[in-house]
Amino acid sequence: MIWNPNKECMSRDEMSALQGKRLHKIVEYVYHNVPFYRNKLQEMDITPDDINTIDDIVKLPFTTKQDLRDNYPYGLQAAPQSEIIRVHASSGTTGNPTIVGYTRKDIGVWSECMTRCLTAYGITRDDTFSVAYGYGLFTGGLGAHYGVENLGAAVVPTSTGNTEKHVRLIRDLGITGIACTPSYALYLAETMDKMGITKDEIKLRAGAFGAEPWTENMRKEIESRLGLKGYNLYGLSEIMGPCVSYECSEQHGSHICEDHFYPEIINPQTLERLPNGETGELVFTTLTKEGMPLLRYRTKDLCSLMEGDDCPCGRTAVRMTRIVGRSDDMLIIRGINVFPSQVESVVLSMEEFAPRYLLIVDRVNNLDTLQVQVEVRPEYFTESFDSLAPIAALEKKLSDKLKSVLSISAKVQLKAPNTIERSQGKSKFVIDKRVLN
Ligand code: DLL
Repeated sequence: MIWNPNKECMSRDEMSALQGKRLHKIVEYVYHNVPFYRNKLQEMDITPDDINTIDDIVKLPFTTKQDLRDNYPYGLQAAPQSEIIRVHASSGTTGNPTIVGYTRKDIGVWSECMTRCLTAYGITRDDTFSVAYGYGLFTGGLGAHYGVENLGAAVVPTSTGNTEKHVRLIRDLGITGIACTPSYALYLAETMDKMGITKDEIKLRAGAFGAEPWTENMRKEIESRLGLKGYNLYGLSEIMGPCVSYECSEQHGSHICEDHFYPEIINPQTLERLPNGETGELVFTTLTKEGMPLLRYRTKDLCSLMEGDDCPCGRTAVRMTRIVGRSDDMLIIRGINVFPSQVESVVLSMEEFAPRYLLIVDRVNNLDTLQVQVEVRPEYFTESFDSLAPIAALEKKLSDKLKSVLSISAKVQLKAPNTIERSQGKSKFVIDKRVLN
């Protein structure tokens, strides 16, 4: 089944014409409603009348996460606040999160695109579907939720946590579909094992997995342990949330909702546009968004694009490969985006610590763990560390601060001065022991 064949199966010429028309409109809209873009376009001597076809997009400036931070909180919002009906946020590199406001129309587009994804995964109105992404500022929970409702399946908003209860619900309600991070899917399988529940006792048949990188081997493991078919789901809050692209039954790349999100691949160093098939940084322009439209937003995700026309599923929309890496140092830990610079800013804000720290990321029983090692300054170390109590108090102070900035808990380990290894060349602040294979 295809949810919206009119849009998902357009000929290339029709799609390019629609994209060109929408691009002109969105450039006109931001020109008149977002001073940040008006100034940029004026500096480049471009007016909306210069943008008439989708190929004109190369004339437009890029937008970065830094631009969003510099204009925190609402500087890039185009719609008046009275039109905004939902606000989400995602982590910034330091300090300010990225705020995204959605109008009623945006929420409608989001739900429509999310429904396209679910339909491609084979979900129908007859399914009972558990949304186990976090509900809250993160876009995963509510984004998937609205898509399931729009489709007409029964949504069970399980969110994260309380995994044993979730397993019982999956069994007792005959839940057939699930959306969660791939690592949480493995954790669910592990919890089922511990509870003595086998995959024959549950009816799961399709999973919408995303929000973090995963591999074909993880797919095989999840599929065999939960007895379902696992599909990739990709998205990012700045552009919308989950729904930007989705796998079809062919599972050969993910079709992009390109009538709403126009993709490009660039060389992250030269910013030159790359042809299909070459790996580079993924860039999106929102073609219809009202709340916070973005021109050529640099996602920092690395992948390549391929045409969609030859996909046997019948969809023609362009496909993207899996994300193969990032062009910045962002980590995704338990589905939450974490920048090492956030940890650094917390460490530097406390006088007890030297600016020497190390993040150790690992995966234990399919759950990501984060340990932060940090060196105590000599004066604090000699004065107060003759008993264990001050150590514990200082550890707690740091871990509380980290939790409030990162939104995930980290295990803190205090180190004596000059004990964190110095590297000869570039300092290494992160050791990621998770092997994705
Ligand atoms: O993670 C939105 C989402 C929720 C997508 C649920 C899919 C499912 P952010 O928190 O803004 O939004 O993080 C976006 O997560 O730039 C990628 O680096 C990464 N990411 C998201 N989906 C995938 C995926 C949500 N399927 C950032 N594979 C993105 C690999 C992914 N990485």
